[in-house]
Amino acid sequence: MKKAIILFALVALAAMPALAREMVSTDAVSGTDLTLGRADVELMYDDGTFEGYGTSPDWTDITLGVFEAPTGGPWTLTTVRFFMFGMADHEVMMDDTADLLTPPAAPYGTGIFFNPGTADFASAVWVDVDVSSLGIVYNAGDIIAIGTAFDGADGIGLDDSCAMSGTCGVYWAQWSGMWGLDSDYGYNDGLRIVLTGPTPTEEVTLSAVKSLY
Ligand SMILES: [Ca+2]
Repeated sequence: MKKAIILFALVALAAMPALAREMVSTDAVSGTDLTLGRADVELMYDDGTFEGYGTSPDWTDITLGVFEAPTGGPWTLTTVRFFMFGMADHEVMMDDTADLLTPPAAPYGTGIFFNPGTADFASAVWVDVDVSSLGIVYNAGDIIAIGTAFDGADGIGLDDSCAMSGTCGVYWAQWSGMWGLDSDYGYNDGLRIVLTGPTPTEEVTLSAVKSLY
């Protein structure tokens, strides 16, 4: 019975129309990095320059970056950064992914919206979305899957450092109803997160301040 199911699946696959997932090549566009406080850590896979971009439906309908909380913490998820263009509201989405390489199961909206506010890739910028109101705290090793859906009049920057240098991140993209890793196509997406760690203890009494000198 199992063989019959596999055979049917193969036939169904062969019968699918020839589709090609396509990104758009451009000259490199550089992003400006966030200036972080000492208690913040920015998790990123891209190298800050984007050699192309992906749109819906040719490249993605939903993209989620997946990150692992570093040692230390506990960490509060404070910001999601998208290198995007588009003029409509987009909702930050998350998924309860169990590990880095498990495809998203059921992405859900967080109720937090952002609007890139730029019409095309040439004017795309980093859009920093404050998600601290979610109040999500992670411990070292926890997995964070976060991203957004695309409407066809928008797009996300694609960095080719994965193909060029092998520095590949974990970005899942839903294309033609299926989940695939962008690293399989040689790209990292313009999607980062910022975690805020424990606030360093400040010495506030006079004697404690004096003892510092
Ligand atoms: Ca690059």
